[in-house]
Amino acid sequence: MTNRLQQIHEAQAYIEKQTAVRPEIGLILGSGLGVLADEIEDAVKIPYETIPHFPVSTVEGHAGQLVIGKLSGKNVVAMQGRFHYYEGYTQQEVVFPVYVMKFLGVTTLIATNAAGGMNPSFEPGDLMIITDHLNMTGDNPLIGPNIPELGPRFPDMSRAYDPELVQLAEKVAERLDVRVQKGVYAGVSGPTYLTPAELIMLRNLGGSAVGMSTVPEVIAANHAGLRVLGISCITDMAIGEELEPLTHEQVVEVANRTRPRFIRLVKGIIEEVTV
Ligand code: R1P
Repeated sequence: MTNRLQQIHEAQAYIEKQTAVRPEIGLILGSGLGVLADEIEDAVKIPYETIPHFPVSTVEGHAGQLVIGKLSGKNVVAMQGRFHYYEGYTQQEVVFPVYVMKFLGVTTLIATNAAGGMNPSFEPGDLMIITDHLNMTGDNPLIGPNIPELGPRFPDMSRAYDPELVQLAEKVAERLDVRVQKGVYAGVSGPTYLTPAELIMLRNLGGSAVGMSTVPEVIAANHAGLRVLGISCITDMAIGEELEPLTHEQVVEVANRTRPRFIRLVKGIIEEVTV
């Protein structure tokens, strides 16, 4: 067994010792969106620093623990806090938990994030169902020797964001009367926010929202054969021609404000999704 595969299995074994719950749905909670994990019933909380080979969260608004339990009647594992490339982790390290989730039994991943809205019809506080992404990070978590037990050498990305899950999310949003947008997530490395020229470029390339996460995780999830749903919380407008200065505090504050709608939508989706 390769060292990396062994590490993934060691993390899996440690987590399985902490709880009898075998999760089918994985959640990655973005900046300011970690509160969703507080809704998990009979929750077992496992700090990242106790899990063998797990990275640790260094960004404000990312608590740094796995929360395992029941949400809307389904077994879930939530990452309350994620890892970002700009924290200094390699993309391979960033996606380590995705593979651990796969071996825990997860078949569906819901990746969430805070993102800047590049589509002028968006508003801060909007929720966007991700239909596709642009990998603008200049890297890829799958570079290096492929481990066949994790997935194929050349993973297909034609349905990186499962079209059925997109449809389901839209249907649930309509039923719950939660306004949602749809669009393409442009993933950059960060940690700088973008310049006006960069934002104009990304919009011209087809991006609807921009952020510094999600893309590596979604690549790994597709590699691992998981179905993916992505949801962005639009925390600010990232329109090159009329860009205002931005701080991470603002991002987290707006994400916090969307809390009730975000929680309702995700819980509604989990209730209806077939695993
Ligand atoms: C910037 O404010 C941070 O918020 C977003 C960006 O990617 C960046 O990390 O965080 P998440 O993508 O983790 O939600």
